Amino acid sequence: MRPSVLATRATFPDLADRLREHFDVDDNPTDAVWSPAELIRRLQGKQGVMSTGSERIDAALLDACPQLRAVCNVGVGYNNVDVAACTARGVLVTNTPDVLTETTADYGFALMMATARRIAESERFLRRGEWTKTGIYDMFVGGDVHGATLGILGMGRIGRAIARRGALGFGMRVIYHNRSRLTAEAESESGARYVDKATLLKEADHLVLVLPYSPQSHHAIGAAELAQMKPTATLTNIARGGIVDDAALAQALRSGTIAAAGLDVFEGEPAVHPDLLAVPNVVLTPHIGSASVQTRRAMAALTIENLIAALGCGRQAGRPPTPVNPEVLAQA
Ligand code: 8YV
Repeated sequence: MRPSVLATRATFPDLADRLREHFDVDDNPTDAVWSPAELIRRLQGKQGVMSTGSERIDAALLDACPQLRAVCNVGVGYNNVDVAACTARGVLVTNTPDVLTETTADYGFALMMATARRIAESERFLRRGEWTKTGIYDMFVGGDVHGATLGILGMGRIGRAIARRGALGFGMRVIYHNRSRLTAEAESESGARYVDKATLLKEADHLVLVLPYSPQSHHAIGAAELAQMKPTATLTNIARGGIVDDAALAQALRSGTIAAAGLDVFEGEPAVHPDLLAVPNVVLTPHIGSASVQTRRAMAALTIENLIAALGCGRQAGRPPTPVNPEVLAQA
């Protein structure tokens, strides 16, 4: 019997065909975000799920879907998945590292530049029809990116790719803080110098967040951290909502504690904190860091290869390319 898979988002037609070559597929043509109960209902009888960050895969769901064998997340981050609960039940979890690194780094850099140079704010001004005079010293005068100090919190693959852009492309001084320090070789390749978190906050002109979400990184940037930053500094978050305390950030933007912020991720997204919508000095985008055609295709294709290897029979079965909990494969 062919395995059944739930795809929680409709993917590119040719890739959906590849999925259908191997599985009976149920997908979500409307892209609606399902409630936990609806997700459990749709997962009944399915052996695999092609999930996104919007679906919470937890112990309660796994217990309600005991036939589930593989949770294949379209994304490098998998904080939406309770990996320990999956491992305990022999459910394989996979993600999509590497294929999105450069695209997400491009976006982090673009959002940081849009924030520093006040691009969104000035575009809103123009669209409102308010460009009736040209004050060259006070109209949307931002801060420079080239030659400034770039601070990076979280120095995984994407952090290192952003560091390279800053150091090599824009002549920036790059400092970073991370749970563990990079090797001397990786530091020199990224052009970045390790500092403690207090120094990072104090010295960064543009602080970019690229760390994974975990209970330890919850509100890693809150009122106390924002107060340590320069009043001219910008903050860019392309990592996960919840790493920044959004209410505290809105307050810091209102009161001039920092100059501006660029946010691609939010606590409780797709809902956005109303205070953030009300401040002008913030660029808000709907979690599109990896959203290039090439990269979203590569992410979907890698997820499908993970599913085929995890659930395929005979010659199709193999080692999934990017397992998060490979210990499950050893148990099988
Ligand atoms: C995805 C992401 O858009 O890879 C990640 O961790 O946040 C994004 O690339 C998201 O996971 C939706 O699947």
